[in-house]
Amino acid sequence: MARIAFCQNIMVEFMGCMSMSAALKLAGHEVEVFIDSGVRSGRFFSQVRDFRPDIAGFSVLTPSAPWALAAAERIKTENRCVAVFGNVHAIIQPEIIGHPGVDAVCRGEGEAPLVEMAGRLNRGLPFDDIPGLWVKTGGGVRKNPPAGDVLDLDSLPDHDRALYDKYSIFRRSRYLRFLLGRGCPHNCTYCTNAYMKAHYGPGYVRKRAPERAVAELERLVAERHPEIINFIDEVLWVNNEWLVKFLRLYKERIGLPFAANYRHGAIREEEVRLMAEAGCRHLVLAVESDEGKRLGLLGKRVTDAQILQAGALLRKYNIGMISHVLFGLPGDTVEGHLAQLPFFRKLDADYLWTSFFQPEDSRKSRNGETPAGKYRFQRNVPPRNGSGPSGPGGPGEPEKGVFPDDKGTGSGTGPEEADPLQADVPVQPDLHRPLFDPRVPVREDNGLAVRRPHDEVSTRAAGAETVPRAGGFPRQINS
Ligand code: B12
Ligand code: SF4
Repeated sequence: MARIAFCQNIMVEFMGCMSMSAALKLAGHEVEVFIDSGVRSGRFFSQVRDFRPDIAGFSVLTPSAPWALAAAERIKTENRCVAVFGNVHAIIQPEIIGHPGVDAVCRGEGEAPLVEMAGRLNRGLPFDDIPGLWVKTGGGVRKNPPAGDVLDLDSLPDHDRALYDKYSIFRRSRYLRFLLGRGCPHNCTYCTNAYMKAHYGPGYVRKRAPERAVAELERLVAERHPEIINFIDEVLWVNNEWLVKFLRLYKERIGLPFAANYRHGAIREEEVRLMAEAGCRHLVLAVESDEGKRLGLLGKRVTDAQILQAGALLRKYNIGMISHVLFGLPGDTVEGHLAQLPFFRKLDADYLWTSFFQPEDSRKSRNGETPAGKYRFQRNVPPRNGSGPSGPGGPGEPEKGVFPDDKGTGSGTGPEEADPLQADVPVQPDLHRPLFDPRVPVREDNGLAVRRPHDEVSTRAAGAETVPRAGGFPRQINS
């Protein structure tokens, strides 16, 4: 038996770690998670020491990379263990393997490589030839081929929820975060998704069988009594047949209020009605920027008219809308943002979630150059096998009304070509943090309503009155 310590610095359950933990435990290994909340870091390091890990696993998104690299270096000096990095940052910036805190990076789904590594360490065998891993060796970095096809999600054990139970914040949470699949069929330029589709190859965009997902949900509801389910998939929709089947089962056997990420272009009345009947309380639908930038620079093929139409449909069925806005895109001005206010008033979203565009600077190491002051947005990345387009949308033109058909689940990405390893993958605004707690009071600050615990600012005008809305949403009466 090997001991694996997952280490992280934010207080959120990582579904990836829960999935790997389930696979590791099934193979007989011992797994624990340790969270450095930044308040008592000494305690974090001493708890990891007490656990005496053989492997310290870091699941790293770009903002956490500096913490993870420093923590791994210290953990490696304090413990005789191997430090492995995985998740999006390790995939798009595998060069981090050059850092003294990193022994190996996982270039894809971690279940199989990590189980294999734990088994080898347990038996005292070398692990530098495991598919899916880049491994630091005495002679340099061994870059093994990918682990193989993407995983069939229904073949995996249920996520190991117990992993995070040692923290009461998760044990007692009234939210249940749940993942129905992996990947998204769209190709927005500012998101890592198109890159990942090319990186993983065909089949990357997947959903679990509705029956299997609902059976797991049923068990979790009975065990944990959540009040709301938060589907954290990038988009709930991948095809209508799947969605309708899932929603019908969910309505019949679960029926709890739920929230999900969606996309305006996919909104159709039939599905909205079904979602409302199944318990949908709010959907997150990104606006991001004005129509010109959205369709052009961001490659999000959704028009203003589609957004307003979706807003009206959600209101009709009493589903709340949380929308995203990006500040700080190239060419953005304060005047430009102010000119958008009438549009947002018309949209009347329950909540506007603002983020600042933060380009990821991997091009420095990947291309060996940093085009000062320029962002190179990722355009369509060719599918690894060179096959034709199958997902809806490359950048440039709006989708026509709703999605044309149900065949948008493949991994093709359209005609424009670029080398995936050369493409920049900027950080995207987040679609998926736990949704705000509708019971947290809204307070008026300097003409802007600010809701905690997050730092997002709504466009609500000073003095605007708020009234409760179905589902607990405070709702603005426009001044
Ligand atoms: C849920 C979610 C969150 C959650 C949980 C994040 C987490 N680490 O799990 C929260 C709310 C915390 C979050 C926050 C943010 N997120 Co987020 N999030 C997601 C989302 C929608 C799903 C993640 C998920 O559960 N996937 C399913 C699981 C099963 O897969 P996985 O996590 O990738 O794990 C697998 C492999 O990567 C690998 N693996 C992962 N970790 C490890 C570790 C080891 C040791 C090994 C061997 C393998 C391995 O094996 C796992 C199992 O197969 C993704 C979209 C996506 N495609 O991943 C965005 C995504 C990861 N987020 C993104 C962003 C931008 C953010 C934020 C920066 C947003 C913001 N502005 O604040 C913050 C960053 C917070 C931080 N400091 O890290 C980007 C990442 C960009 C980047 N360069 O890192 C993504 C990819 C969205 C996108 N399409 O661009 N996010
Ligand atoms: S921004 Fe959203 S819709 Fe666009 S590719 Fe990323 S996850 Fe999909």
